Amino acid sequence: MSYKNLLVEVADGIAFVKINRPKALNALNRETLLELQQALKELQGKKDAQIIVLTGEGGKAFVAGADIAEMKDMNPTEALAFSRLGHETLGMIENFTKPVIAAVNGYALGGGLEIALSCDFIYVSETAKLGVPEVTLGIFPGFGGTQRLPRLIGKGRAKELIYTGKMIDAQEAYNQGIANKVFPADKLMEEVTQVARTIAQNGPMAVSMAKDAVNAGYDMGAEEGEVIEMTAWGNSFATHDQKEGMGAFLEKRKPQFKGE
Ligand code: DAK
Repeated sequence: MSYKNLLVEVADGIAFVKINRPKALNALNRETLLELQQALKELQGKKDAQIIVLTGEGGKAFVAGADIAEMKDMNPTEALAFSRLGHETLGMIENFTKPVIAAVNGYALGGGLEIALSCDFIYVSETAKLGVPEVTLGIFPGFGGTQRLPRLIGKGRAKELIYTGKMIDAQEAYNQGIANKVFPADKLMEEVTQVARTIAQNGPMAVSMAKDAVNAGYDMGAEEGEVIEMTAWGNSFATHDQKEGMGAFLEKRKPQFKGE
């Protein structure tokens, strides 16, 4: 898998996808979003990649936003197409059948924070700076930021970040519930890899079904969500992995999951 604006590497069940435009602080242009879609399609069928870690190349940025240079002169039709492309890409990440962890290793601004928010969860380096500064450019978060951020941290906190456009540091991102954990910059990838490895060793079907159940039930009432869970849970007994996981426990051996 080779791309102009991405680096994709698969090792130990983990696909590391790095956005690779460090000279533009990994800003998201159309080409990069299309490549991300392509990479996800290719990783979908790869059994040796059970989990994705999304990060940015270079020491400075995860993603500093949508590409301002590319957006500046867009007409409304082009802006709408760009918006569709962004929503589609982030939706693909959010609903991808395998988990996607954001390893935020520097600036995650605007579309950069929004892409991180579409991942299953976010780990940040101590040097990370996060924010949605779109209003300072005369626009507002348009890749789902007005929807995912309030759902994650609450309406008031999200509105404060969106209206002020101010950047917050890693510790504040953790305090607000945007980041699950903060790591020293030189330890971020090691720590994320450890967690990803743990997840990759678990039953892939089970992890995927759990992701779907959490996502599908999140915006529903508890009772409807429980129906989703019960149905999926019942269906998990149709998988090889369920028989293997329980069989292995009873036989006191390590399970050999197949993701089937
Ligand atoms: N786009 C394009 N280039 C960018 C960029 C960006 N978002 N961010 C940085 N760069 C480029 C800079 O222009 C500079 O390029 P050269 O001048 O070297 O050619 C290079 O990266 C290094 O940046 P700086 O020289 O500015 O580096 P500093 O360390 O001084 O500052 C910074 C770092 C991250 C504080 C600063 O670069 C910055 O403020 N960047 C912009 C951050 C920002 O405003 N991000 C939000 C972008 S707007 C939409 C939906 C969503 C969106 C758009 C549309 N639709 C619904 C249609 C999302 C919008 C956004 O994300």
